[in-house]
Amino acid sequence: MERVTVQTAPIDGQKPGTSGLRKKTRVFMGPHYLENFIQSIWIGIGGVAGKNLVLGGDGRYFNTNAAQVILRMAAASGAAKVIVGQGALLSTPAASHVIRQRKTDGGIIMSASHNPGGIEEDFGVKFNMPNGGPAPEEVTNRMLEATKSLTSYDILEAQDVDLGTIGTQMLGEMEVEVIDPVTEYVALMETLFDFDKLRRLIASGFRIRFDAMHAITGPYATAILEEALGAPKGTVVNAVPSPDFGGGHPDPNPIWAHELMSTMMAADAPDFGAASDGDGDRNMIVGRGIYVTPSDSLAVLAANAHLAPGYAAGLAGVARSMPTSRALDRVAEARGLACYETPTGWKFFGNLLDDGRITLCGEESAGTGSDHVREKDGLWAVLLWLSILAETGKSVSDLLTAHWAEYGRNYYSRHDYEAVDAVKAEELMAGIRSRLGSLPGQTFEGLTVVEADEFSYDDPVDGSRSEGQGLRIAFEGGARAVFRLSGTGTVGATLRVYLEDVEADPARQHADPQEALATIIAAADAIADIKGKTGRDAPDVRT
Ligand code: G16
Repeated sequence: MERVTVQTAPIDGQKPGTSGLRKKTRVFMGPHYLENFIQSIWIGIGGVAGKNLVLGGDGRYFNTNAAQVILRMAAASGAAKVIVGQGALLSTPAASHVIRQRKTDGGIIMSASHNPGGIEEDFGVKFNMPNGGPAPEEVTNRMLEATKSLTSYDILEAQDVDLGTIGTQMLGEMEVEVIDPVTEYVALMETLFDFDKLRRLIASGFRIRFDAMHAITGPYATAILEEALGAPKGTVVNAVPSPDFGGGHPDPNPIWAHELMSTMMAADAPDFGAASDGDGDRNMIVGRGIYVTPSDSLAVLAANAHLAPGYAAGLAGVARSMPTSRALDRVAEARGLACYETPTGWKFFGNLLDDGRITLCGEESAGTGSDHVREKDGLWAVLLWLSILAETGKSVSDLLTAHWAEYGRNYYSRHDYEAVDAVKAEELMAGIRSRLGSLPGQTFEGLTVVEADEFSYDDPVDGSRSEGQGLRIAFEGGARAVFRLSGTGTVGATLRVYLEDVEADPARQHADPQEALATIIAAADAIADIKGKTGRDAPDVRT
């Protein structure tokens, strides 16, 4: 086995986004592309010599080839050991857990999350730190700088490692340990939830449908729901991960998980439905006849987490990303909990979790999690929901209705305009930004603006500052519109418009969110001139 140094040159556009570097698969497969970025990761983390890492991915196209390259590069740069999920598979939360559990120096996760997979679709790579969480901006900035001046990378010339067999082998002088990707994660869930109680719930006839969307949570959900908790075979559907996610879009929302939605809206629907995404960190919760928005799910979990053994002592505090609805804030206020507002991106929760300031956190983009790992966790959210339903004996619909009656309902929707011309999207944002000072006092569609600003975040733990994190427009009466450009898309720009209004009167808490928000939607459009600036009549996705 020979260690070779390959000459290369910087490649443009290797800037990690909201969650690592995501590009078209063919781009990643291009000459030196993956290698350049991996070498830049090594530089960004201060070298890999002598370190122990974790490696796994969501099984999308190029997953195993990329894993072999990463292993050879880790060996060439002197890594001591890499722990790999069998078949190069690990869900994002499971990877976060293994990184922490084995006290490693971090890990590489190969995923483009909810983005579609396949040779014509998306691939991604991100680095997680020894705490199990995504690398913070300071580290990803160092990686970016490295991509700009790279002249060579090191790689071992060697045969492929056998990633199909559990056990330890050597690659040059580096140890490679192949582990079962599911076992350690299931053991962690057993420490947080009362599996006996969940078994009794299911044995009583409570019916579940879990849609793994042909992605990584298939094996995890089957092991937990069907094998450990005794749900009938077939409870987990689309359970076998496929490189292109069955040609679908592994994004758990009512649009992409429409199969599950129609099952749950039918007369004979199961009691509880859920779906997860490509890499297993997102979740969608649906009751019989009722969809739970991610923001509501976060608020319900915060209000009831103490019903599960892992959270019986109560929560230290909670956090949400800025565009997430303020339903969580209402629970926090009623319970006297600290509530933090962070920029979009799970990495911003890491310091708050590490510092013990928060126990639970989440985002409007279908992510909820707790201090058990440093990523959002789809199956964890499902198990916490099931624990709450088992303990209260309520249906999803009754639980939600009671929650709104107690705390008020935050009607919420996100409108996405996808693959917009990047220059036009920037112009739209710049147009609003330039008017932030003059908007307060102006009225749009009968709604008066009371505040308008651009969100920036001062991390209370390490003092770092993150600017330019979204434009916020607050209206009289508590309504709000937020404008942001996505940091995870791979084509053009995705404009996200987040819309929210609060309804305290239980008699008016059961409207369709698009109707309840119609005036705010119109006001947001009037402020941003979305049609004029982008040429788009309507959003591509409404969540
Ligand atoms: C990632 C981040 C999330 C973020 C989401 C959407 O999720 O981890 O924190 O909310 O992207 O980001 P954006 O609005 O910039 O597209 P995932 O599941 O894609 O890793």
